[in-house]
Amino acid sequence: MITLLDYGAGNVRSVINAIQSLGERVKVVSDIADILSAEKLVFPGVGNFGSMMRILYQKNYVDPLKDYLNSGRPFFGICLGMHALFEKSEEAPDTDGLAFFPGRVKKFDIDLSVPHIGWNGINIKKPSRIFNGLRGDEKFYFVHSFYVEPEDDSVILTTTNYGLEFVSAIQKNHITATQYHPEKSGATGIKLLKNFIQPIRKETALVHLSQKTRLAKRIIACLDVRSNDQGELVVTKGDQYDVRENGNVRNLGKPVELAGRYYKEGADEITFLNITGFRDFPLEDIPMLDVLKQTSERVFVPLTIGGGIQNYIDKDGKTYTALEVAAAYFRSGADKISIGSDAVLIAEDFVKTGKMTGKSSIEQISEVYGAQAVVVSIDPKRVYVSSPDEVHHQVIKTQIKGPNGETYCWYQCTIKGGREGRDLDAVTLAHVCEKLGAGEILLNCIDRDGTHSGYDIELINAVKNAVTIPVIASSGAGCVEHFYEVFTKTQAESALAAGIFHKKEVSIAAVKKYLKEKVEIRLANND
Ligand code: 1PR
Repeated sequence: MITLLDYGAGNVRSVINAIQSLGERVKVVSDIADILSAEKLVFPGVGNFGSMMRILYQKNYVDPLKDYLNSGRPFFGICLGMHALFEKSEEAPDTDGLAFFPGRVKKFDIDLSVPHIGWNGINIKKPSRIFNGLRGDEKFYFVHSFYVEPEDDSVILTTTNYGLEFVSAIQKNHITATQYHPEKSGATGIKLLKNFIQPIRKETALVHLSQKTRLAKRIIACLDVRSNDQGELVVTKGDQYDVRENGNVRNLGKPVELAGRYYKEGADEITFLNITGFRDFPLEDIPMLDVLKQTSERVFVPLTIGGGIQNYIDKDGKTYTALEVAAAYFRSGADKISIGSDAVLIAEDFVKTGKMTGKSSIEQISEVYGAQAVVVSIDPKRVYVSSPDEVHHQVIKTQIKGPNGETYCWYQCTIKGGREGRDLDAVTLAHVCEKLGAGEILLNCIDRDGTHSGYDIELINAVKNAVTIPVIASSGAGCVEHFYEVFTKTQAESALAAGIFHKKEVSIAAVKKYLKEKVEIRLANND
């Protein structure tokens, strides 16, 4: 029996699913006695150090946790569950950690995108049972803006390179903690958890020192989901956002099945977009929540869900906050949520007033779950102009001339699935959303969506230059070369595609095979 500490923020569902996939039972801590009587304790943390520690203090879990750690029984901390073991964190300087290890948690101060999101390698510094059966050159899933700096070097189990060499796992006797998420690291991560849960006696002698680990570019499969006219939830796909063919919603398969297929093929992440979420209240959309629950039981890579994350008043006048909607998605197995229409309205307000209210969905969800859990999905369209002075927007000079030979354009933000254009450009939107606490940009492009004509490189460069957070390039992939092009002509960290994967025109494995040795990627199944 594994005892799991859930302090109420973030996706513990995926850790529970990963442990249960190994045939183990999980007991979630509901009071102090559960901590004290645990035989093996797993502490998955996501979100914000300050709010995590405040909850642990409020629930009076701090002293029992310290007692548990001092008792020498097995402990596995994940991400923030590792940070908690240290004295202080720059994320919340006034809040004390558990101080089991002397040292502190620092924020990345590097020239690369922060958060550090994606699959990176590890340098194994000392032998550990945790690595039984691994080669040592596999990649694991990271998502964080802070890293630990222990005072005692002997506890360092692995390091990883990202702008600098940071400590990515620690171990002392039976206390192990990783910055990476084993529950989101596919078959490799599951092996790591298995080694913790069902250790064999022999200590592996594996010590693997790479020259320098490298963050992989991610390949993401996107599933646009909605109900069709018969009321079934289906994966659909539009051409420039029009998902109807001969009047019917295109049906390209069942969401859970397709997600399972992409996981097996080596997708680094899976994104669900509930594309009618802006008009159908997501908390009443039980099938969508079920899709997430079922997917997270069998898919052990990060899951993002978007659609309808905004404040909502139901027919009885009851108000639901965007934070509540997001919480329901996280509880059902999402690792990140993605905000579309609401982000545009929030950014418009910000541009008007210049003020952060602390009340927007982006700020609130980021505060509770951490910036890395908040993706902003942008649905822009090109608008051509003859000269940059014609509009007050961020205009670019373009190689792709407009219908009247124009050589300038701006990217107009839209809401409600592209149905309504707004007086805001995509570059400004991305910049403002980063300021408000978004951790990643999902950059679609209505002009390219479903066209197989390649990513809009000019759009991606314009947005990427305006932010320091990672950008997911989306819309237009038609062949493997398009992925190479987007990774070599832009600094995008990830490339997302939908149509070519759903229609089996190109597989994820084929994309990775083509990119291998040209671009840093995680090989399918880590082999
Ligand atoms: O506004 O917060 O409710 O979120 C709604 C979400 O649903 C947004 O993220 C928006 O992008 C998405 N959405 C709404 N309507 C559509 C539609 O297609 N009618 N889908 C839609 C957006 C675009 C991509 C697509 C890529 C790759 N889909 O996600 O997967 O363009 O396609 P390709 O590789 O086939 O070219 P809110």
